[in-house]
Amino acid sequence: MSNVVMDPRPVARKLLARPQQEGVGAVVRRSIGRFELKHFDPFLLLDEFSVSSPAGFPDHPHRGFETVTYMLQGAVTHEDFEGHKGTIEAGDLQWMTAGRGIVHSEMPASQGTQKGLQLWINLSSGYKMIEPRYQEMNSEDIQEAKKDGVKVRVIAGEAMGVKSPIYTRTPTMYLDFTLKPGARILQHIPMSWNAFVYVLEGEGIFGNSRSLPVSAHHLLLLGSGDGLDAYNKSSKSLRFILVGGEPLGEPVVQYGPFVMNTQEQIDQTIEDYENYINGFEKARYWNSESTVGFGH
Ligand code: FJE
Ligand code: FE
Repeated sequence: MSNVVMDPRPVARKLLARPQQEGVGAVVRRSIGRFELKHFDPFLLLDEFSVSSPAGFPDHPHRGFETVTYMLQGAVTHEDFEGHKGTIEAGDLQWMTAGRGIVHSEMPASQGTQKGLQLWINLSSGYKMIEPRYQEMNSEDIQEAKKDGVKVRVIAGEAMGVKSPIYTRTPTMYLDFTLKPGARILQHIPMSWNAFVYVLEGEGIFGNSRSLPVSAHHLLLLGSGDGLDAYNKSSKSLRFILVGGEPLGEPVVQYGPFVMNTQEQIDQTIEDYENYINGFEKARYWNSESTVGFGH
């Protein structure tokens, strides 16, 4: 039975994500993608971001991976060089396969502080140059399951009998769990996958039941086993995400927002971007509306 957890994964590594400046005036707590943890195959970056107008992430490119934006508070307006535009609000999801190339802006859509998570998932060599694609879900369309003090929102993959319609080019699970005081979950994770927990609110016991509680803004890399054991021993609600993915096992060469397999491919990408070719054609005469008047 694939849903049974026989051998819960231990916590192999714990990291606190401290705030740092990114984009223009934005603050991110970066866990994956920082110096101590460049990548966690197939994941390239995990940022818990916080942006208030006029800060944001003005026009910038991506190639070779997917960006997954999940809003926690407020709203972000995105706009790309093909005219694809929209606003992602609290609880909404944007799963963007950049493939051969996207140039876009991601800017606050309202007053106050906009908060969310952005995860970068690598694409395997055969998919790095595919056509860009978006999968977007409004909060009310993201299915939830509730049982015994546990609530799960299924962003990608399957949990507690609920399955997400999101297509993951790199096999991935992405679950948003909320546990009431005293609640516990056992969640299956495929044995060969890499998986992590990122704590959003409250405190939880992960893996070994004798381990110390872990609080918000901590990333936990899980060791080997067939699932996660999480327990809320505290008197407050616990919220965390559990993300897992099949490792690609390929060389990763990264230059900022371009992630390829070799230095030659990165050099080619910079050339493509600078010359508006091989997927970057539409960047030639484009500036996002949000950047016009932003001071650029
Ligand atoms: C980027 C620096 C950046 N984390 N979280 C360099 F900030 C970015 C970037 C983001 C980003 C955007 C949102 Cl909406 C949320 C983020 C980094 O846009 F792509 C590069 N290369
Ligand atoms: Fe981006």
